[in-house]
Amino acid sequence: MTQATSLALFCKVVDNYGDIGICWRFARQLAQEHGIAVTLWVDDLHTFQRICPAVQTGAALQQIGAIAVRHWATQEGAFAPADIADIVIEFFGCEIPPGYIAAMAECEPRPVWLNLEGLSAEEWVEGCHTLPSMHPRFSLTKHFFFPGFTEKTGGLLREAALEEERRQFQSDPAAMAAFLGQFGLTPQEIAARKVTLFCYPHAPVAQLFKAWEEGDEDMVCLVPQGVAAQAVHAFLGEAANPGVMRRRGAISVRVLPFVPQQDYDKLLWASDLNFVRGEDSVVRAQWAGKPFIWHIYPQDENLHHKKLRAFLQRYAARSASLDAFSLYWNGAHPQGGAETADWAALWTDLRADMAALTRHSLEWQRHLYTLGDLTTNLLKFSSSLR
Ligand code: TRH
Repeated sequence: MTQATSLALFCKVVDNYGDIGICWRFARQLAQEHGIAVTLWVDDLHTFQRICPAVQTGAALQQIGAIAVRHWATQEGAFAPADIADIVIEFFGCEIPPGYIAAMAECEPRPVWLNLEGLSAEEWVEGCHTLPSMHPRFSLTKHFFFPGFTEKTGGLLREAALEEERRQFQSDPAAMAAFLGQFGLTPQEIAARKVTLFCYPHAPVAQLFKAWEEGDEDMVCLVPQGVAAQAVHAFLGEAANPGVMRRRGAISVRVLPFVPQQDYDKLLWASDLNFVRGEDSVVRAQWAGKPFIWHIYPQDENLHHKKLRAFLQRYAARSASLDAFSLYWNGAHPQGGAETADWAALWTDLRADMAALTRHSLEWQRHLYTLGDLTTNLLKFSSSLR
């Protein structure tokens, strides 16, 4: 087995933060825990800067920690075999530059070429994980690598120190209070039930706010700037800038800045319930060991509803309230359920299950641990190909 030392990761930002969020997390882990020389090629440095403030948006090439970051748009052209990394990864099937592929075909030995795919709990993923695909012109083979929730997939991204960091943070109320205090939360807010809200604009946020407002429990909802902007603006009665807070009835809604990626974990760890979305935050919510509600990335023909149901089945919380809440939150409903959601009732039921759901989230974590982590699994698979 030859130990790979260099890796090129190609990331196209389709929309939102998930593409670069996942690639950046993955790149950091490859470099920090496996000593790999990573070059991250990314086409949108502005989006990258939102989750990593150190990014210089005008730089064609920059070093961030141990990682070389190349602005994809300005670096294309001809490549020589010497430019090619030992492992080449295209994220979500983004097409890497033709000149790069041509140079890959001239390398001896050929680099390992992987397509790192999107996350789904559906069964077909197991059948496609690690499948090869021959290049039509060059003698090159690309393999598909799927994250997932079973041992027949690549598992999920998880840093080696994550569990210990979370445990330390969650067992230190002063550290949690100091962390939340920097966003302006008062001691009363810190003591209340804390919910983070990260979702797409079409989530029924206004209806949920109303249910919380009319509820009998002191709650605080923490919303990163830019999330559910219309509903949050309407609730606040003013622009949703960081630091703005408004209390109505039993609920306080507080706008936070969009925090760097590592701080987002702390936010999830410090809260009692997390609303997450897309692909990366939903995984982080699973590592937080707290109940979560997933707003899944919408797809044509409601394909995402199928994906959500597959996840809920695998997650197997045996909680009708979690399933119903999650389905209605995503515009679907349980079999035989009413078309329209009763948010007050859904919330009451979910709240009653909260302790059991917290216990379940820890059991689920134990299952996920048995799968190893995606980065180590991917490197093992790469070694098997060399
Ligand atoms: O931003 P997203 O909706 O990204 C989506 C999904 O990945 C989707 O599957 C994909 O197809 C689409 O992009 C193109 O949600 P996601 O995946 O949770 O990514 C958000 C990232 O932003 C994640 O890495 C966490 C990070 N984040 C912060 O760093 N700070 C914050 O304050 C918040 C709210 C998020």
